[in-house]
Amino acid sequence: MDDRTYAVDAEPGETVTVAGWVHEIRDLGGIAFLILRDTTGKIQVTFEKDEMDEVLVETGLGVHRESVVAVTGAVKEEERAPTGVEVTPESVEVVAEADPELPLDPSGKVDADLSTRLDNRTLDLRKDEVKAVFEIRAEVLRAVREQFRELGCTEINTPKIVATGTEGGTELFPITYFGREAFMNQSPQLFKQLMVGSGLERVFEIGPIFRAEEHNTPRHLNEATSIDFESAFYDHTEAMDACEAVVRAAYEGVADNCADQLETLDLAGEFEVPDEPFLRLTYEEAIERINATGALDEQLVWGDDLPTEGEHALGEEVGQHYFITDWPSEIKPFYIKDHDDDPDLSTGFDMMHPTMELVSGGQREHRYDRLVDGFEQQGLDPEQFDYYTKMFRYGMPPHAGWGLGGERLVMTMLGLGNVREAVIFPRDRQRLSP
Ligand code: AMO
Repeated sequence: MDDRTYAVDAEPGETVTVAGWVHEIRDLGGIAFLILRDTTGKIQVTFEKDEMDEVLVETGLGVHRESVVAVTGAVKEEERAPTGVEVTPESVEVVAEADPELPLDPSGKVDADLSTRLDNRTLDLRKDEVKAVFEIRAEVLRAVREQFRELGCTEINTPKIVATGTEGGTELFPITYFGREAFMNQSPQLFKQLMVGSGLERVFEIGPIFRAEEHNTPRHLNEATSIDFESAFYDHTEAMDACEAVVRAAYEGVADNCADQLETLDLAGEFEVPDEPFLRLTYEEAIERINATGALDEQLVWGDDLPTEGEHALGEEVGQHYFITDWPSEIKPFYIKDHDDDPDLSTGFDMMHPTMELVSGGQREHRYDRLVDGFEQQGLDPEQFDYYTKMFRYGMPPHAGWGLGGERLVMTMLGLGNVREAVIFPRDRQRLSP
């Protein structure tokens, strides 16, 4: 069906049919140009009014911007054309006419605010710099998948409708499931852990997580894409090594395969794959360094969560990706294992971009009795998690893993101002459609 030639492939000497959107019409009097845009780029269609059929000229130049047209004609070299070639039209078909009033201007000449852009994402994604973000996002996911395969992982898909939450009760979205209360899953945490005791041993999942976050911030979504990893016989340091490898692979994939997109985003000169190894700071060192910056009104003490301003001050000092390790056990979830020689200290870690947290992970508690105690300490009813805990009685190896926010990875990689720019159709407190 699609026997058209892409704009980028139109070679001088050929007669082709190009099809796409009317990017712009420039009428200079005797001569006029229709700039046609498809997914590969733009091509100039040149109308010499006195020498061409009147109906053809009227059809080609009378069409509204952003209409879909198919143009058949000979391609010839033309130095002054944006791509060095132009099409002399023999026929022009208006395939789908666009309204003259557009809710946003895909040529980018008129700025639109983020809300208008998200309401009209189809038109927004006609802009090169927006399209580039999603092409890069796709490359990130490709490169990450490939790296996971190199690490010996099997890709899994786990349920998104669940009976219980794992990452904090207030952030759950309840739904009705055949008359019973159920929830949208906050994390594949328990499912991926169950797989390390299966014959698969080392797994990854890339899928949606749902968080009923109260926060309406530039880095929180209510539906996000989590890149999850879990491996049998790994400790937290090996999990951190895998995390570094995956994040670096994402950057390398983009550096190797997205030169055009980086150019479009004006990042070509400055895009750098992060150096290895990432600095590993303990929580204690992190709070000392934050306190020393003087960025906070009150000094942090052991057991405090790190406030956003503190993370920023530390991130600015470190200036690259880094880990924060050895968190106080009390502020990490029940499934994180404590250090054997110090129960107040956990094996949990976060991986930070200088501007925000990207990853949480750790070694997991795989000893049945301690796991059940952990549920109780966190105010959760272990019986509700019986499907999970009982498998720890049938041979569950030591294991470790982490979860990486896909949108935050793309956002920080490209320096986007808002995480919503890395999601085609974001879900936030105000936005449930499109
Ligand atoms: P955590 O809750 O820290 O850990 O989530 C892991 C990473 O997912 C991303 N993320 C979000 N991104 C955008 N909007 C949100 N609302 C949001 N919530 C989380 C962040 C975060 O660092 N089960 C553990 C992971 C593990 O231990 O394996 C978990 O979910 O980048």
